Amino acid sequence: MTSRPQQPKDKPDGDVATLVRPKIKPPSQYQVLMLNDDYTPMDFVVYVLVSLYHKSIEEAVEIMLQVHHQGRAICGIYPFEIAETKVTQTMELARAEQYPLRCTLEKKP
Ligand code: TYC
Repeated sequence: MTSRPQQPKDKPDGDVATLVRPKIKPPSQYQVLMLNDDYTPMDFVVYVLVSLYHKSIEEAVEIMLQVHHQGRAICGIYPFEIAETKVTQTMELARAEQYPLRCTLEKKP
């Protein structure tokens, strides 16, 4: 994407030497973290990681085991609104099966 150079207010239009390009920051990224619990079946967590986070079975098993052993793991990194949607969709799938699976999002450092 390109941005139109901004004219400084005190300079006349078309004074090419004094054009200022506004600094455009890339959007912040957010990590979706899955949290462990004692009740959600492992195969359901793998299913969620494959279907919502587009992981391969092998990656999904690895992430699920990381959560199981360490309490949490990153399942994906997205712009805020997508991360928020992933969290909601994960909770909805779990809730439909009455599993207590939880996930959360954190701004990527
Ligand atoms: N600890 C769960 C069990 O033993 C498995 C599990 C893994 C649950 C990852 C949640 O995010 C999770 N059935």
